[in-house]
Amino acid sequence: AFNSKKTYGERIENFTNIAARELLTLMERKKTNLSLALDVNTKREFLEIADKVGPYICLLKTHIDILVDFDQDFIEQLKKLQNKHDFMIFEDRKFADIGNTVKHQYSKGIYKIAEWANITNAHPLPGDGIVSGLKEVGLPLGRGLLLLAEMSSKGSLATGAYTEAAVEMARRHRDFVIGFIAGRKLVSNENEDFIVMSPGVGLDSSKDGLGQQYRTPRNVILESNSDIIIVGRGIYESDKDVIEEALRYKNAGWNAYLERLMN
Ligand code: S5P
Repeated sequence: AFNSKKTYGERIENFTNIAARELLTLMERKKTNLSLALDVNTKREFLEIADKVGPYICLLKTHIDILVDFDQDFIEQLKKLQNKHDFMIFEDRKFADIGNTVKHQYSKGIYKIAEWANITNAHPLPGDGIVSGLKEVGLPLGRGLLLLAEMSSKGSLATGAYTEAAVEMARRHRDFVIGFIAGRKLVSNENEDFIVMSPGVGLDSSKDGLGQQYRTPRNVILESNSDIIIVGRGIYESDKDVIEEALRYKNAGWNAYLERLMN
C-alpha cells in the first residue's frame, strides 16, 4: 500500500534514521500526530504550557531564540519534561547558510541546538552543502533534518520547481533528511517515505494579520496526506483551557489519520 495508507508504526521500517524511527514509534504509542509550536517568550510560560500539553503531543516545536531569559537551566528543565511526558523536540531553526556556517550554528553558540533537539530544519536554498554541514554534526548524534519544501505563508516563493528541487535534495541524503515542512505529501511512491509536517493549522481562524494562512487538521491529514499537524496559537492563545484545546487538536488530527487509513 502507499505510505499514506500505512500506519505510522508500519512505516518505521522505511527509515534508517534513528530520530525518524523514534518519532514514528512514539506517535503509534501515544496515538498522536500533534506537534505544539510553543512560541512564547519566557521560560516560565514555556515550561508551564509544555508540562500541561506534553501528554498529548508527539513533538514539541521550539524557537529557542525567542526566549528572553534563556539559560542552561531551561535546557535541563526541558529535558525533564521530555522524559516525563515522552515527546521529541524539534528546534525550528530554519538554517539557511553555507555548510560550514550552519555546522557552527547547529553545534555551538549559546544554544548548542544539536545537543538537545532531536530534529531541526533547513531551507534548501543554499544547495546540498547545507545538508552535508548539518549532517556532519547531527547524524553521529542520531538527529534528523526536515527540509522546508513549502511554506504556509501568503506569497511564499517555495513552490513549483523549488519544491521539486527540495525533494531531490532530500533523496540524496536519505540517511539524515527524514522529511519535509510542507502542506501536503510530496512523494507518492510506496518505495520511498518521508515524514511531512504541516504548519498553518487552526480550527478557528483562517489567517493572522501577518501572512499566516490556516487550514484544518482534516484538510491537512486526510485530504493532503500530511503526517503531523503543527499548531501554535490555536492552542496556547485560546481563551479556553490549553489542555482542552490541545485535546481538541489531538483528536482532530488522529481522527483524520484513522479516516485516511480506512478510506
Ligand atoms: O511555512 C511555515 C513553516 C513553519 S516551521 N509556516 C509556519 O508557520 N512555520 C512555523 O509554525 C512558525 O514559525 C510557527 O512557529 C508555527 C505556526 O504557528 P501558529 O501560531 O501560526 O500556529
